[in-house]
Amino acid sequence: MSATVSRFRGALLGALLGDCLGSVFEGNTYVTLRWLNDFLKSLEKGERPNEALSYTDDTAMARSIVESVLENEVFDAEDLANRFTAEYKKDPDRGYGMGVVHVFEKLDSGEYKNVFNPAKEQFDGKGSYGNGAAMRVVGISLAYPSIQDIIQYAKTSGKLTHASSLGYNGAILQALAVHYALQGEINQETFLEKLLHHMEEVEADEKSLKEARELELDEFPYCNRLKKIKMFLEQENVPRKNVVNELGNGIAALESVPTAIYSFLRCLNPVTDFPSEFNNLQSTIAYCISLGGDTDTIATMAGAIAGAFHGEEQVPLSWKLCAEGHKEAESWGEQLYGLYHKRLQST
Ligand code: F2R
Ligand code: MG
Ligand code: MG
Ligand code: MG
Repeated sequence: MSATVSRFRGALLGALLGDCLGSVFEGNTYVTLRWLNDFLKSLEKGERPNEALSYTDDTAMARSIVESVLENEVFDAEDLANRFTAEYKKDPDRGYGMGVVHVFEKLDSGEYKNVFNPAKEQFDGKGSYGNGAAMRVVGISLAYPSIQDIIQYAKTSGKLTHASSLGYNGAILQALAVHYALQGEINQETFLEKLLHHMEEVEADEKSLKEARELELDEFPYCNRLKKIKMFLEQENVPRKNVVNELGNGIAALESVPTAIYSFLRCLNPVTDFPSEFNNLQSTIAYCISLGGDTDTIATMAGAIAGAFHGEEQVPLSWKLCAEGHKEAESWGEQLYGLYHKRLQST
């Protein structure tokens, strides 16, 4: 089994569920297992009305990317910028980042001919290193089978709001993780090796090296976190507090994309804290939430990877029905499957 339609639908549903379930806990430093398990039990008992859990900015922006790549034959940055802005204006209360709303305001003002310029002005010209470019990127991995295209369009779509290399490199890493998950049949070690191989090149450019130094980070920050993930996976049992301390659970891309990747890989093995009937996708989303912090965003990124790997068979009906917009996720998954394979055949 490789890039099956189940995996495309699974990726979008996994991302949606991570956001909808995770947003209930977003911003809580500690999420107790009792609180989390009681909440998950309430979903399984069908105690919540259909679509009762709203999606947030993570999904709102992911939807704009999916719609843009489905409607445009070639990747169109202006179209995507317009969709982000229109979506924000239509529904500004989806919990957007504090900084990114200024990008939408500037794009909407009509004063910027170049759609990438508002993002360059963020944070005194340093650009945002938030996880917003990574949280929404799943549609790029589902629309483009080629690694080169994925890297290019994850970066370009990211730079519309996140001009810091820490922001858009996080989007590249997340997009590559979904890509390799979609191919299936890969073990933890090979998965990490492939990501590391690409990120060593991605992070070697002058801007990435310079910005890592300016933020007082070691050079190749994403590669360093991938190596840390490998070390964690070699250990029998890594306490959650070590995961949070060393990989992070914050709003910065560097503090959350590697955590999402670790969570996916960790949950290929059983997690004893959760009900024994939980499958890998359920455990992945629950595990991300149990880390606290930016729960919706870490869970949406890990949910996209896990959904791409395990397929929609692991999406529980009771969870899915609670999530706003699940029908579109299914339908777009199917359409992206068609687009991906059309591109694959024409290469
Ligand atoms: N905004 C939130 N959560 C907080 C409130 C949600 C609450 N439920 C509510 O509804 O009120 N979540 C969403 O934001 C994150 C994605 O953010 P994004 O798109 O990256 O935005 P932004 O503003 O560019 O960056 C986020 C923050 O990171 C810090 N930051 C970024 N770059 C910086 C820099 N160069 N220097 C200093 N700080 C920088 C700032 O604090 C930004 O505001 C997701 O969690 C999504 O769910
Ligand atoms: Mg959010
Ligand atoms: Mg167009
Ligand atoms: Mg968030």
